[in-house]
Amino acid sequence: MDESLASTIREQLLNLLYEHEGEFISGQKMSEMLHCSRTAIWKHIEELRKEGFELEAVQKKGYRIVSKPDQLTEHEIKFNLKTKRFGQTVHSFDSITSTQEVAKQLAFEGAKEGTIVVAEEQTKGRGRMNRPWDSKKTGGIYFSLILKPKIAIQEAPQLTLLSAVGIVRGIKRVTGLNCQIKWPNDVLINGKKLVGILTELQAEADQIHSVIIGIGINVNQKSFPKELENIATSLYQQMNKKVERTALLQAILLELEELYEDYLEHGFAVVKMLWETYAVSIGKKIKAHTLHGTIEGIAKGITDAGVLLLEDESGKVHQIYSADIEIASTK
Ligand code: BTX
Repeated sequence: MDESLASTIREQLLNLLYEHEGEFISGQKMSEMLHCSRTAIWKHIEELRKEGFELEAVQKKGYRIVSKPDQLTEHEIKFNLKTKRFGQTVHSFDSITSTQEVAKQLAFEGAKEGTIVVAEEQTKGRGRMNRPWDSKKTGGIYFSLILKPKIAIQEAPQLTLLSAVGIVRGIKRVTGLNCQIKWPNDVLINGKKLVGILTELQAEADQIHSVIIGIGINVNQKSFPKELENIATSLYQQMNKKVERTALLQAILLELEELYEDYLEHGFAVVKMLWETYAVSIGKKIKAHTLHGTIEGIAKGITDAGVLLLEDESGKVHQIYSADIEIASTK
């Protein structure tokens, strides 16, 4: 059977099982409603079991959903997803080198805007400047979102800031936790890194072909490798309880989509204002470690292009396009 048709039937089957959560639904009824044979239904049930769904079967009664996996599969992500486009096409993997690589390839091949690539584990997850991103199968969310905005290349960094805002709002919605943003791409909680964002561009001449937003979120990790212990944290570590990753991913996709639509229609103003309310570094003494050296001063804010303004001791204001920020003091 055509894989996309099979996948649609599995999705409908899952919807049916969820609609009847707690009750049994007979194989006969399912086959009638989905217009396929009972053998086909049985095969789809087996496929869902492989994905980690616990489905109880009782003779003469039928099937009933007992539990769903905390796996970021296509069905789980798309079930009850409230977005119009973001996450409505999902490529999910158990293990992959980097979701960025697959997303880039898909974008190149014409993937729709809003397509996501998600993995349980990345063997070569990376951050900026090819730094490694710890992406083991320990309960994180690793995904890449394909965007195709009609904006100027120099405006693309705004999308990193937009993403950070969407993530902070999604986390707040699901967990109630308040995160902070450290320019440009860190989402922190209690001073430790909870999320990393990597924005990569594919452009021809001066036109953007696609923007791939790579997002790594520490969700249910109970611990981190030694070298990250002091700088990384997870939602589990903050709350002492597990967070349902699907619900979190869905909330973040919805926030991102709403912000993105507003951004395309009305520009950067709303994102900028929201970003400033979550930003931890503005008004503080910081050190910006750039490729050309370190500049120290007070972070004054961001420009309309998303560039950081840093005033040094002599009063000169530097425009920082890319750097690692160290917050030097709390004042
Ligand atoms: P970054 O360059 O700002 O941060 C990378 C630095 O963060 C590393 O050098 C390390 O010190 C620290 N780090 C590594 N892993 C973790 C972690 N799990 N939690 C907290 N700190 C960590 C940040 O880059 C951008 C990361 C994007 C990751 C996503 S995952 C999906 C997509 N695929 C992919 O390969 N990258 C993106």
